[in-house]
Amino acid sequence: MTATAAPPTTNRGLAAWVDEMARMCKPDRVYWCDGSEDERQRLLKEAIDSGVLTPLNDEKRPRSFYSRSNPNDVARTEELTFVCTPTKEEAGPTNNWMEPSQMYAKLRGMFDGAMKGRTMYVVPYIMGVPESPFAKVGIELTDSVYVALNIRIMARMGQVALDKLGSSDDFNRGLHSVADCDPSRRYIVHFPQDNVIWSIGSGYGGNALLNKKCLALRMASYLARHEGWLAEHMLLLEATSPQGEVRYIAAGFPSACGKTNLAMLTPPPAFKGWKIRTLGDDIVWLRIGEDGRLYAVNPEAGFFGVAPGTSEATNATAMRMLEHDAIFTNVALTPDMDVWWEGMNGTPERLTDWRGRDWRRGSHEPAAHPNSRFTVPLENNPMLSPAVNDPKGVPISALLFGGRRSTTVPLVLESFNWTHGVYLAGTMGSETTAAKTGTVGVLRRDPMANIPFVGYDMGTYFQHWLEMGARMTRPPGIFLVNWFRKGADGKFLWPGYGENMRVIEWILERCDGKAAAKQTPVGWTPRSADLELRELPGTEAALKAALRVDVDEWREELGQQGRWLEHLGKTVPRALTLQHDLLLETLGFIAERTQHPERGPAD
Ligand code: GTP
Ligand code: SPV
Ligand code: MN
Repeated sequence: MTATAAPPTTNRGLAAWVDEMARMCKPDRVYWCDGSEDERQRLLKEAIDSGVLTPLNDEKRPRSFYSRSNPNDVARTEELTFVCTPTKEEAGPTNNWMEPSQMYAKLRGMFDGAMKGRTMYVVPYIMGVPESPFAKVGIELTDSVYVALNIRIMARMGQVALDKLGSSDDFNRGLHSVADCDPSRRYIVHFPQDNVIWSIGSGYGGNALLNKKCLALRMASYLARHEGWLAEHMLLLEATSPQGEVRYIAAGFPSACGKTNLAMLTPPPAFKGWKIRTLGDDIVWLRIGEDGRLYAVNPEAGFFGVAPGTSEATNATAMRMLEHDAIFTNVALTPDMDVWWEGMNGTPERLTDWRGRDWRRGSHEPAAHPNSRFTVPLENNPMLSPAVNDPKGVPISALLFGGRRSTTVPLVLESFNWTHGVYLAGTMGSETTAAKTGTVGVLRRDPMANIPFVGYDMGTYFQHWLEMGARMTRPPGIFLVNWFRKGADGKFLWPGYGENMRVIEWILERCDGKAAAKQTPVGWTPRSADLELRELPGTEAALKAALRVDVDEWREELGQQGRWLEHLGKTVPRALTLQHDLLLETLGFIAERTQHPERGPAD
């Protein structure tokens, strides 16, 4: 190993740990990131010289870069992600687990010499605004310059983090190596009791940017349970009404199910005077404030969003935000070195696809990978809320949960109370997407859109949610939404995107006790008359079908939910199993009435 400059820190614990990891991984060089502009230029040059990044057309897309990953490394690999708590019970039935000392031993063998011939970048970062007492410091050691450059966008990175840390030992120890990028030797492993994350064999976002899903969700959720707060897979938005009332909504949708789009919603013309501004699109930390309300912060500093489907029509704000200073991964390239993806606009004649192959219009394969992504700083968003840097966070009026459900779940469903809301969110199902490896379109239960990211036992997590509700004097309303219900023709019943504003307005009015609703056995829904429908595209019949609560579909759904709660086991709170039984019994009565109309109307 060549001589390495003395570490720019007097934190002896930190220096000793970096030294120990370097002795194991044996990089040629150790480089401490300071986060300066000068350093960014140097890292970019390194990335370009080594072929990791390609500059895009500087006139069309200033200061932006393109990256193409190994084709075997394009999404999170949940089957290779582990939570190694001291006991298996603590990790629970939804996490992969291995005894910690065995896992450390296995990974030490893999990390031994893994960085030979490479640079180990020491990447200090903060999740949260530096002034916040709740912000968390992490240090990621990585042999990927792509990772260092992306963390620089996604978190407050460099000297600012070392300054915040001072001489404290309270930092997350992250170790990452792309190694030989072999899917059979790929592990993303959390040791919550040690505040340690080791990840090997992947360079992909959620597997490799350890600040994001690993620290800000899995490790944070583990800590949050002990400290009385929540770490959630949610967007955060600010809605200002024409009267100037400002309200905040946090929404948990599974990966590639619409968080970025909702966070950047452009209201349709019928909603003149409304303004939606973004605070975050992926992660929120929720705490109870002194006034008994729920407060949210976005601990991230950037957006790592899905490219395909992003267009002027669906998300004009994102299109503005991607005009400059962006990194694109696995999208397609135009002949003049600009980016393109499915759904952007008219398809070009010729492209270079995400694998670097020549691509012609009419090809059956997508030119951009379905999980291709962009990375941009928060400041790129022209509709960024000024509240985004407030360390205290913003008070939440409503919590939304929603997945991709082609059947059963109505456009919007308001829970009866907190416990019922936790039940609906905890039993939520969603059809899988390209954001994780495996089959796409399979219905799976995804409690709070957080199944891949809760770093402990799921039943205990539900208990924690119930306790949080009990501690609030003004808990937010909990709503399920579903933009993805389909008609018999297989087409979406609801136009989605900007039109979702109609649902947001109803939700905010419900929170104020203003809008009317219909009670169904499983929650409150709007009747069509309760929604603002001026200039809504689509038919009245499609809207009715989108809003419908079908008793038979819900009996089937309740059956699946019951099996899900059983699968989660003994730690599921009794309040939720009772809630399940109550809903099932109620639906049973109604179904019986429907079958025997002579006994009176069911509706
Ligand atoms: P992660 O970054 O993976 O956590 O995902 P996300 O929840 O931020 O997903 P995103 O907003 O990027 O949405 C992904 C996909 O959903 C894109 O293909 C969008 O076009 C599509 N989508 C988003 N909103 C809507 C909607 O209202 N209706 C329909 N039909 N599709 C939508
Ligand atoms: C997700 O998969 O939910 C993402 C992308 O937001 S990643 O950061 O890779 O997890
Ligand atoms: Mn996500």
